[in-house]
Amino acid sequence: MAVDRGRYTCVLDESATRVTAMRARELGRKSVVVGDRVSLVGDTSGAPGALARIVRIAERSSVLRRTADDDETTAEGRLERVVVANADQLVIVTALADPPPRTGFVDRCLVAAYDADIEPLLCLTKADLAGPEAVLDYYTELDLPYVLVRPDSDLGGLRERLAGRISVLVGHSGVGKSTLVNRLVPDADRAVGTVSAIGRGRHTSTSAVALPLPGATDPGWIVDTPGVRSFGLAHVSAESLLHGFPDLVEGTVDCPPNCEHTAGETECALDAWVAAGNADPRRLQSYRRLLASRAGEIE
Ligand SMILES: Nc1nc2c(ncn2[C@@H]2O[C@H](COP(=O)(O)OP(=O)(O)OP(=O)(O)O)[C@@H](O)[C@H]2O)c(=O)[nH]1
Ligand SMILES: [Mg+2]
Repeated sequence: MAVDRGRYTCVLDESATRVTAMRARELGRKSVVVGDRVSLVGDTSGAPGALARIVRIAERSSVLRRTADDDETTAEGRLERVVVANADQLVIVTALADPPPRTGFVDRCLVAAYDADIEPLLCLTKADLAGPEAVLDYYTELDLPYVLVRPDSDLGGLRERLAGRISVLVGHSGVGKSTLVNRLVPDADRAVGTVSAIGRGRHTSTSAVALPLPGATDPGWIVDTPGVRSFGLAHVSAESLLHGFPDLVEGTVDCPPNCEHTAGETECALDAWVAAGNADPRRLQSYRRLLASRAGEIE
């Protein structure tokens, strides 16, 4: 469920008992992340002060990764981080205002989701402050499922989409991830902050936490994560980037072999495809911005 300074909060399958554990030496350098299914030995009573040991990590059904930073020229920039294991759904949380939506960020998350084989869900918060039209218009050709959230909105539709699955919330700091988790899980008690200027790096939540949703028959799990400034994709191949843009895929069938689809490719078929009205030119722009940022150019 959570990792804090080498202490892992685990929950037992059979009894839902919460157990604190540490890594056993035999795990070697393998890291344990939120969402991992693990085997425990030792004191699994969950009593105060009891400490179990994690001796095995089960094979992961999915791995959500991001590169720490897009700067490929530094070691830190190339560092790949596993965000969450075994997630089924990536809930991309974007505020409609304060902070304003950035489709470039959503596009990156979509690439990460398709690359990890995790289903995306667009969650548009602060719908009391601005309408969703501009964002939805940008994604019309994508059949991207979405939910709108206002402070007083009914969360029934969202709960239905979360049922029976492990869903991870990702988004910039201040978009309302923890606010949403507190509404979905009344005893979650996640700290909620004021919206700080984007890019200042002030995050209210500082580590990922998985929480069981309330309800009778497998209501699912929700994972709150700290706000991220960007979603680094240096670990995704140029080939896989296109998977985040399913509305453009068909436009590449007439490309010459080994076409890189960059703006510099004079024979790339995407320009004509978009000019003919088959896809939104902003989507092609976004795709090419991602290609360029992976090549080390400034976004
Ligand atoms: N108007 C309005 N404000 C909201 C809504 N949802 C959240 N907020 C406010 O937005 C601010 C930030 O919310 P948080 O839930 O802390 O945001 P977060 O995404 O968890 O931020 P980090 O933990 O830093 O990543 C708080 O002041 C919330 O009260 C909403 O639907 N409408
Ligand atoms: Mg938070």
